[in-house]
Amino acid sequence: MDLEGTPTLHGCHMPAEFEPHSHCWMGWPERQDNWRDCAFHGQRVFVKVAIAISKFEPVTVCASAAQWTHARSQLPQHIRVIEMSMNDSWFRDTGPTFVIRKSKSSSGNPEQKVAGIDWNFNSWGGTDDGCYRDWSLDLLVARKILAIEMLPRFPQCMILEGGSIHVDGEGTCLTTEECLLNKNRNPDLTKEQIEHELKAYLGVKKIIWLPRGLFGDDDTNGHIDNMCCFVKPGVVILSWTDDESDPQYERSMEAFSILSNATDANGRKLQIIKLHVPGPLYMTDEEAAGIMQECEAKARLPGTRLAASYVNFYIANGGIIAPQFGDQKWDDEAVHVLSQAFPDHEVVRIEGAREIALAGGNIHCITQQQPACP
Ligand code: KQY
Repeated sequence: MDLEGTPTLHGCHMPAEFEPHSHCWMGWPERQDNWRDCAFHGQRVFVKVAIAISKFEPVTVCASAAQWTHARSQLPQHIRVIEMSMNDSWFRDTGPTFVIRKSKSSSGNPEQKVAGIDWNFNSWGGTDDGCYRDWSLDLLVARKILAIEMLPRFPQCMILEGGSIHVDGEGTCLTTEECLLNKNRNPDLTKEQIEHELKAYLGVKKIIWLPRGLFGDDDTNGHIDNMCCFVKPGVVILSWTDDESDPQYERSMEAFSILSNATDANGRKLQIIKLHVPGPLYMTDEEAAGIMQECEAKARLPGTRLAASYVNFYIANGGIIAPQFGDQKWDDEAVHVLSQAFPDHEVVRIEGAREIALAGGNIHCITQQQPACP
């Protein structure tokens, strides 16, 4: 038993993202059937994100053999660039979920070590419902990162993406039913069995389930990381809209009601900070025309509403790496809200985050923090 009454398989727990990191891991986009104009714009935004994070913590960018020289030339020297194969560059979902493991040193003293969970992955829904048909290289990303770091690996056969969970580091996990209970992930597991696995592997004792994620987040079936996250234990930020005609309104209201009535693992009521969504934003004809529409990946159609949310930010050591969508009013409002929520962090605007949204995710989805050992 690790946390009160909770059997944890390995005596591990996942620290919250707002706890100290030793490192941040990112991939490098290149697939032309998801990133427009041969990933030119997407790569420029990845460079901005990597540089912004590197002001706060070390960053490693992993790029394929075909892209390594190019990635190296685009990134400053203090950012490590290593070769790694992948099907796409969403390290939040394909990278390991790092945990901290309590153990005993050879002298018998208690010590803490970092390890990684290697979840199963099916491209966000499998052959018929997922984003692309071959995810064999993505399946190896977590294992390779853990091998590079020489850290213990806990394989998990349950399908789960890192973007579908947020934890407060004190026993609470936030997730959505839309994603985790979707039949395209683990059709043979009940909600109770999924809860059991989350508790055992993440070292949490309470799961707060929101019914749905962000409207239009169809690639991921409503990942929590576009909808709601922890600022600190007892405080969450929720994607919001005041526009009752927007289908997002019902989703935000529904989530607000559940969060207002919830308590966390330590019995605390939650303070909810509302963060208004941009737009609505839609893929243009020109943007869709720049994507190679092939049958290997999901089609990207003009007029599709982008799953754009300011909640999909990254918390670095002392920095908030915040998406900006070119929507002046809501971009500024997001920076204001985030600055108030994180008074001890510098909020860094990443202009052009729309490019990541066009490919189905955002800043949080392309990053993976490795915790520092306390
Ligand atoms: O939201 C994320 N964690 C990743 C989005 C991936 C979308 C793939 N097209």
